[in-house]
Amino acid sequence: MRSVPPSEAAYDELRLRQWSRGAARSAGIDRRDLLRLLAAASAAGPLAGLAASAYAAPAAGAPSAPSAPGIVKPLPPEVFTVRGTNAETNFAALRRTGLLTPADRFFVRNHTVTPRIDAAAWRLNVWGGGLTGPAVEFTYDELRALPAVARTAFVECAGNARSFYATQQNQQVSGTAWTLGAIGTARWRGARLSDVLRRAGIGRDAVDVLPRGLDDEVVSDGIRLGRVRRPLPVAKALDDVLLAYEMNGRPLPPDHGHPVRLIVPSWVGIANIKWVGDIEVSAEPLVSPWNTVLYRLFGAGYPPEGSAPLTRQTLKSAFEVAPGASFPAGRRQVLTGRSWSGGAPVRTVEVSTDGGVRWRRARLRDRPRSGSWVRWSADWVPGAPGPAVLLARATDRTGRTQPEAAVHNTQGYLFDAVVRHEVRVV
Ligand SMILES: Nc1nc2c(c(=O)[nH]1)N[C@H]1C(S)=C(S)[C@@H](COP(=O)(O)O)O[C@H]1N2
Ligand SMILES: [Mo]
Repeated sequence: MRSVPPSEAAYDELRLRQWSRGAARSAGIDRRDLLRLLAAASAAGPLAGLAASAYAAPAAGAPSAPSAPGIVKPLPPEVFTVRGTNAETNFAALRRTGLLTPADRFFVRNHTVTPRIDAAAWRLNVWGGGLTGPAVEFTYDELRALPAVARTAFVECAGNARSFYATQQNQQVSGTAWTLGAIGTARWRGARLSDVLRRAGIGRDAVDVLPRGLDDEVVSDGIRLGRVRRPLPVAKALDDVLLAYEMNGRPLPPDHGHPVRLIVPSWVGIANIKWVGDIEVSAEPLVSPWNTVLYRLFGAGYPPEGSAPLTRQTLKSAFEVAPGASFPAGRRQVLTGRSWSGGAPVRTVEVSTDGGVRWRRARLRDRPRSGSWVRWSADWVPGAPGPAVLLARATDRTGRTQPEAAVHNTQGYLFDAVVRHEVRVV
């Protein structure tokens, strides 16, 4: 038996303590720079792009599709809301899609720009002191020749729904002002990361693996963070992580990591490194900006040095209805939506159409599974004309229910509260 940490939470607490003592190695960034960023992370900054309203609908007759610098695929405004270098999926655009999100509707989160990588020239270099021998390289064909596994999994940004800290709770947070559409679910196919690590000769003393993207280096507040990378504990890396080369039965599109990305089921989006080029296997604990100053919780409810690094996503629900949509009074509607959880699978979903006074069960359209979402529907006969508020609230198999308010953190991660969806009866 290899000695792996007993649980994800225990692992993260240990790693965090090691880092604050200076016992974890800072991979590719100066330790003082990280400490400077840490000071900034514990204060809330401005919410990017929350100009007038998180609900700003595209103007009627908008002249041309907005574009995000560096995203390759088209971003029709009825499908996407562009936010800086990112594109959020409008939830209403999922109404007629199935369980799987088509690649042309899947949100994009890019720290910089989508690189164009030729699969034939691509190599995956696995290296580091946690291997029993020298570095090992895999070509695209070699990766495809390994046993293939397929898995349905969502990828969701840890900051999904962040804007509701501001609009619903009147709290300041920093980062991209996502509403609920920084999530998509796809069928991913690829090699097991564990097969690749074993073939590369992972040793018994390996503790962390650090996959790194081939996209440009990230610069934040004048500090070079280096290329996108986040340490993954060996226990998770050897569990259910994929090196995916297919999304919904086709080769990965450029924006989603072509030719190969990580899929880390149920974990924060940042763990799912796109355009992976190398993986360090380390016998010492590793840190990078993405598990120290970023993707941890800072704020009044957390210790001064922040929470443990984030692992699993939280519980959320969304209507497949445009914000501010109108419904004719007295005519029966079928409201549809989706709920998901990074923890235990969803057990029930309740819907309210009167702002939370009365609740009723929604009909689940899929068998709830961990790491995926479940579609649901509920009938509604809108009453008198005027504003109305739709609410959806999920409960998971452990009995955990979405709360009325989310606990604030400065970077607005893991919003889990029930979202007030304003519509109009006409
Ligand atoms: N190399 C690399 N991997 C990355 C990112 C990135 O900018 N570069 N963004 C991460 C973040 S924050 C998220 S939420 C997901 C988004 O995946 P998607 O763009 O395929 O939806 O990719 C992750 N992997
Ligand atoms: Mo993300």
